[in-house]
Amino acid sequence: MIRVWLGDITRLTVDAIVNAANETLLGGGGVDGAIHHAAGPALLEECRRIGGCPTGEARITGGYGLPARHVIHTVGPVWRGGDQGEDELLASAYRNSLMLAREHGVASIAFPAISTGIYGFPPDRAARIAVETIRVHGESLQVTLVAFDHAAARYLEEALG
Ligand code: AR6
Repeated sequence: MIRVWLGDITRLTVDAIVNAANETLLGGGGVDGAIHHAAGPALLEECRRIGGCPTGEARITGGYGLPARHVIHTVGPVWRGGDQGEDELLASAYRNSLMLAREHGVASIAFPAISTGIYGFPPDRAARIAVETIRVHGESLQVTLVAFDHAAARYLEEALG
């Protein structure tokens, strides 16, 4: 089950929200900054103990001050023109997040549009990869795709068909 929701992911009451992090897991701008701001400093402390995450992989922490019980931190690829394995790395970020969710008994999960902000991935192409990967690897999970603006929502709706 996949739905599109327009708004701030930090406000969602789901079992897990996904963070579009960087390899250090030490915070940043965009959705990463918003999640750390809403969760509070204990989240950064737990992230520091993890010691980073390679692109395409995922790590799980508590949600602290967030309504969500968990944060799944994943690192999407930086867009470098599309011939540097970006599609597969983005699919991998979604797939590994879904696998981790299932391992931790997560029933409902919300994703931001990973890589489509600071990392520059074309949002229409990213939306298609997100939907395809969730359709294959997200069975039995309730998935919310979070759009932060109307254009992002439209790409996601189009990808859902
Ligand atoms: N809720 C939902 N979506 C959001 C929110 C929010 N509060 N804030 C931004 N977005 P980005 P990336 C959307 O740049 O491209 C960080 O510095 C945003 O509009 O957050 O994967 C990390 O530390 C866009 O559609 O992530 C990394 O260094 C989407 O979230 C780097 O940015 C992703 O944009 C990761 O870049």
